Amino acid sequence: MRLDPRLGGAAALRLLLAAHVVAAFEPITVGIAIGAASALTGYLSYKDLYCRFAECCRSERPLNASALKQDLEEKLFGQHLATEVILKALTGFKNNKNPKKPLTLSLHGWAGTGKNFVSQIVAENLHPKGLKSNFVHLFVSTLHFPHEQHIKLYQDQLQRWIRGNVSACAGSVFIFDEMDKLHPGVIDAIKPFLDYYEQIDGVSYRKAIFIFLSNAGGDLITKTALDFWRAGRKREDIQLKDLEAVLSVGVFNNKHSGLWHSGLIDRNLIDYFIPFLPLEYRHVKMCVRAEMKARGSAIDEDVVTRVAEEMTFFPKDEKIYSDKGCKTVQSRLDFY
Ligand SMILES: Nc1ncnc2c1ncn2[C@@H]1O[C@H](COP(=O)(O)OP(=O)(O)OP(=O)(O)O)[C@@H](O)[C@H]1O
Ligand SMILES: *[C@@H]1O[C@H](CO)[C@@H](O)[C@H](O)[C@H]1NC(C)=O
Ligand SMILES: CC(=O)N[C@H]1CO[C@H](CO)[C@@H](O)[C@@H]1O
Ligand SMILES: [Mg+2]
Repeated sequence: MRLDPRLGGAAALRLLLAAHVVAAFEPITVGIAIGAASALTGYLSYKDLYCRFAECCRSERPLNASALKQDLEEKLFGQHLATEVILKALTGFKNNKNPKKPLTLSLHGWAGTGKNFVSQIVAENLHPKGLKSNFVHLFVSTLHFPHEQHIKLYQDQLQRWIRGNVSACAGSVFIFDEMDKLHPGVIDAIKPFLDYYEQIDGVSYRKAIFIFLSNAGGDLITKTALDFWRAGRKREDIQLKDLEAVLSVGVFNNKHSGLWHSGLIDRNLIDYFIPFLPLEYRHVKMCVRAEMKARGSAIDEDVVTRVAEEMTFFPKDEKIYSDKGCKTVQSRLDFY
């Protein structure tokens, strides 16, 4: 059952009463009747009721920071920096009633270290339906923008989509995957939306969230992690500033890194750079356990060890970091 919010109060009341009557015959609608009854007694607002049946965009709804924190700490392994920065960025942005620009996050790191995984967690905490929400949009470069000769088309299409989507929901979330394979012209098309404008053609983009994912800088992040390891220092002691210095030379100032021909960095349009560290053997094991738990099977440490040992590790001598992070864990587990 879908209720239209534009219905007048009287019409809505008739609808709700109708649901109540039907409930006497049909058990499925009892839930609806309960909703109707509580609405009638003024217990639930009409909007609350409407939002039980249709997905609502509630850009003004506060972020539950403790739920996000718990999600990140429980589900994301070995990424203390990403956890810290994402939590800070999102709570700050959502607590700000009047942001001056949309929030833009750029996630960098080696394959299979959790970039898509984190975007999914973030999306779910902003819109309960997560990636399936009408207010969360995932664009994959190689899938949605594959042909160089069609750049102009992609640019127009993307601008139209973003304008349409943000008009429908100010708190829309846009995720751009495989940024390093994206033609710079495509990103140029969205640059105006990321800037400090109050509104563009009557639409304000300031409550939207843009998340960019890429492998750019992954090798430099890995090198820093390896330096720490070789010096006998703990992974958790790596700080943001240790990586910022490395990344700024290697990626941000490097116009040929395949990522930032677009001036997104020069114009300071990216709010946070979020590094993902390469995953170690112990993290791969944690991923296997998490996957077993998700499948509802008991955790068998023998299998955990076997799956983790099937993965390949680098560098050649020390074999510390998983080549593919946790990426193939799920399919490997199918064999057991
Ligand atoms: N740090 C992590 N903690 C927990 N699970 C992880 C982590 N990293 C990866 N995984 C698991 O591995 C799967 C693949 O990871 P994901 O797709 O997020 O990698 P990615 O960083 O996007 O890699 P790529 O750069 O190759 O796209 C995830 O769905 C998740 O189940
Ligand atoms: C926030 O999330 C926590 C943990 O999931 C939960 O216990 C709490 O009730 C939530 N708070 C609100 C206001 O929804
Ligand atoms: C109204 C509008 O333009 N909606 C668009 C939102 O973005 C998706 C792509 O994720 C488009 O398919 C919709 O048309
Ligand atoms: Mg990915």
